[in-house]
Amino acid sequence: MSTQNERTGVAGLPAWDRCAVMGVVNVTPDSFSDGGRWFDTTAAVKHGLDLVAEGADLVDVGGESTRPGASRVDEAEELRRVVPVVRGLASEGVVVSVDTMRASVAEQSLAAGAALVNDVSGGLADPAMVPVVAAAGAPFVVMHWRGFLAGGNVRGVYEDVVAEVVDELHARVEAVLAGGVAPDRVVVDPGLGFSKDAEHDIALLAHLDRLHGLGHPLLVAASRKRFLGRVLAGPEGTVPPARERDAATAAVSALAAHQGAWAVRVHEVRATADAVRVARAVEGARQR
Ligand code: PMM
Repeated sequence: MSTQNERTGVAGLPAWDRCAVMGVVNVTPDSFSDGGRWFDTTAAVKHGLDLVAEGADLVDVGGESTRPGASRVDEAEELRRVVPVVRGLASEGVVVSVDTMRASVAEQSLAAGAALVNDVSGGLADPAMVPVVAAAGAPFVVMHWRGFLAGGNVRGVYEDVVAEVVDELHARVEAVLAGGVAPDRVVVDPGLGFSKDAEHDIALLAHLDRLHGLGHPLLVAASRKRFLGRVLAGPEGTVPPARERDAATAAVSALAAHQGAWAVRVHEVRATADAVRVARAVEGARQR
């Protein structure tokens, strides 16, 4: 494996010897692929524990849907959804990541035991986010983001999607580091599906090496996304619904792990847990 995509760990988190599996718990009534199913604290905690039993290394808890056109939940409601689930899972020894664009939710989740902050806006949506993460010394996922998706894909215009995503992520990482987050705690994520069409997502997956060039561990979150529906449907076919994209998701997990991703974020854990273990075995044989 080239040094460029050598997998490095994230300070403050366990060191996994393979691509980590991040299981998703969306505590929302409206998320695009599993909205409504885990919309109460007990059910959400149980679902998170089930994901760990299926092989998740960490669990990402979110209370706000980022689906195109979704309206924002208010802060009090997001806190009410997320913090008890984070506390419940952390108290069971689960490594919890909190998926939020709000500094207050990040701060209270960290106090409740979260180990990682996953912000799809990379700190852009809330100016207080980076200071909160820096003060807590928490690891931080910086995703490529061009703003809220208010219907359509007006921001998803690229001449060279890979170069632009790399450049924009680089600028964002610089800002996050300038804000006091330690370099060994920054994770980058291409933001598949965020202001991106299917061909953009696929181009990014084809060039993960360029994202590795940013010098930070890489998170790939392809699970059940629209581009997989497009790939599975072919040019004329019917797009399968989100829940029928799990085998395709596991295929992406294998590809991402093989290319040195630090972690993959998925709704259905079992197949991806197998995929990353197979990738690890192949990687081990190559190193011998
Ligand atoms: N996508 C979603 C939510 N959170 N977090 C990161 N880091 N990267 C992503 O691509 C991402 C995310 C939207 O998907 P969901 O509704 O299935 O959770």
